[in-house]
Amino acid sequence: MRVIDSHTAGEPTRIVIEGGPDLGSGPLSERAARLEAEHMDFCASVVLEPRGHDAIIGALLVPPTREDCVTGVIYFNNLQNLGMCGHATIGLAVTLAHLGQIEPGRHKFETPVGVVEVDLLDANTVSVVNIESYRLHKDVMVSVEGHGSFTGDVAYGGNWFFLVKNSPIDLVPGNIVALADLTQKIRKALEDAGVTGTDGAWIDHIELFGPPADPAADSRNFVLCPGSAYDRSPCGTGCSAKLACLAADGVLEPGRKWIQESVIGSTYTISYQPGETGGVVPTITGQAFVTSDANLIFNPADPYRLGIRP
Ligand code: PYC
Repeated sequence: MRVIDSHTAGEPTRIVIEGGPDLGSGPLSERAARLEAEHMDFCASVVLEPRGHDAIIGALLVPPTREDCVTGVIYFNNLQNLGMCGHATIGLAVTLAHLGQIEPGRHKFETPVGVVEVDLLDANTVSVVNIESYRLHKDVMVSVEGHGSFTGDVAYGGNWFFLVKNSPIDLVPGNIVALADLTQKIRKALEDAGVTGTDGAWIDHIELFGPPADPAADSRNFVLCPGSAYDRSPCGTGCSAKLACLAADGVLEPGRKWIQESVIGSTYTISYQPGETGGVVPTITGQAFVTSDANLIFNPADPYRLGIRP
């Protein structure tokens, strides 16, 4: 199986170029559901140890249903598929450019939650125009045993997020273990309290905000992804959810740039335009770099060929 690895603002993506499962035809949302229901062994074996680790987001390229899209793509981690993934979309554009399959300029990719547009600005820099994002609930309070109560917004940016404005723990790399522990507890508290996204969707990403380290930036975040890994980048779909909240609060005007720092200090420049259904259409600009072009080997005699599961 041929894969190309990249990182976007520090967050890894592994794109399956050849050798992935055939998901048939039909809407990408149905093909993504099929990937999750029938091929999680494949997903885990591609991203987990001993070939990878749980922070890697995988991307399976599939034929698009729309002729104006360069490719269809289904993002996944070791546990599930993701509706959209901002950092991996930047990684995908840079990878397709590395393969000589796209030139600088505008291109469309089809994802399970809709079509996103990318602008390849140079070999490594990409702007992604995400699907319309929105805030569902403002100021939801949950209690976390041993940590007190947390108030946050529930918002959608291609995935579901709970966004807490003032992290009680400093957002620095030395605190990553404590931040991952706290955000997993907040996610569990939301589940226990029955707080969900639209149609009962699980809120699988938790985002804490605090002041940036660089005075040129506007904010810093820590993002817990589905499972227990954290996002090394500022999280494209998390930034989209953040923009929806900033717009709903009247804090950021359309077109105004916001610099979002991640917990490791990498940045995205983000902005939005008003959406057609009351939300925002986010633009996320960041940089990705290809790190390897490899063949994964699945030896039937290897007891860990399907990955080391948590
Ligand atoms: O960039 O949207 C994102 C993302 C989601 C999970 C990891 N990265």
